[in-house]
Amino acid sequence: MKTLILVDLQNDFLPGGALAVPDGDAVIPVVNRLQPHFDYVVATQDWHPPDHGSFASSHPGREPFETGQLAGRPQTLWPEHCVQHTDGARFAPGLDTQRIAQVFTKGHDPSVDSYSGFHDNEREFSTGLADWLRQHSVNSVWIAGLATDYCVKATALDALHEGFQTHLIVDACRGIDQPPGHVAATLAELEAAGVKLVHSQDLLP
Ligand code: VGL
Ligand code: ZN
Repeated sequence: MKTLILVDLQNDFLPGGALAVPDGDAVIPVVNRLQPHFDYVVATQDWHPPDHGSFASSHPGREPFETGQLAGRPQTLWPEHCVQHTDGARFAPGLDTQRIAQVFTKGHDPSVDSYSGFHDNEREFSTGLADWLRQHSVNSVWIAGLATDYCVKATALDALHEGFQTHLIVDACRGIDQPPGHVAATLAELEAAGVKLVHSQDLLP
């Protein structure tokens, strides 16, 4: 069974949002066209409490995009984003959500960030995504969404480690790309790790 995993297609990651990914809205029509070609579609949502430790605002004197610390490790400090139940955390209005079989939220625990759709950055808490995929006899996953160099990357690497054949749909993803070249380096790293890089036209008839 083939599953499309939609990563963090939420308002705060779109142009105008709190942590806007450049051109992030361009992926919405692409993923809408792709959805009917999969057995299942699932989605992840970044879902933080208002005092999340990844927010620069939780670290007095620190600014967004500086490197700080969380759980004793270096952590990029982000603008406040995807706060639970706010407009910024909702799915992009243009996203077709009717086929989404299950949503997996992440980033609840204020003391650890959670880029991957599978588990937190400390690998302590699982979202249930791997179990869900196994229960539905899924052996291959295709990943699309935001942001290529953070949550898409972490989700793809975890999918590989969990034993799924893992594809990343390049034109259905966008990244933060700071510094410029970060997305290209991320794609090269993912390909070297075993993620298959594909384009939406390879999947559409
Ligand atoms: C993300 C930074 C912080 C992402 C989420 O969805 O890539 N990036 N939280
Ligand atoms: Zn986040």
